[in-house]
Amino acid sequence: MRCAIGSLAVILLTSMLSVGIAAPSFAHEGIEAGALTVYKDTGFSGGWHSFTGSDGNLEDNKWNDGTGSVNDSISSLKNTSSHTVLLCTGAGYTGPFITVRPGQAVSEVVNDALREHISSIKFL
Ligand SMILES: [Ca+2]
Repeated sequence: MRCAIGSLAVILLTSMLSVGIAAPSFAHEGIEAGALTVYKDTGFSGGWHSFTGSDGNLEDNKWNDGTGSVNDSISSLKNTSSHTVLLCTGAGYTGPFITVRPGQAVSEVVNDALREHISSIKFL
């Protein structure tokens, strides 16, 4: 049991470190493994940002190309994580939401009430 807990701690530490360093350039084409990657434009284009866990407020999350906040500007997304993810229109996981299964990609968030209105992301 002690070994299992130690391994989990290493995995968590690795995840935290990966958030702190700049994404390698190849991650723009390929998607960061084990993450929810969101895009500013449809068809997985424009600025992008990857999440590896829940985030209750996207105001402070910025697009990789310096075009501002991810909040209320997501148009497409890919889920390469092993988790089902909820993308909610309100901060704090509130309001109408989209459910994205593991491995699912959405090239265009077509619902006008949701497109460019996502404000929080919940990993289940
Ligand atoms: Ca945030």
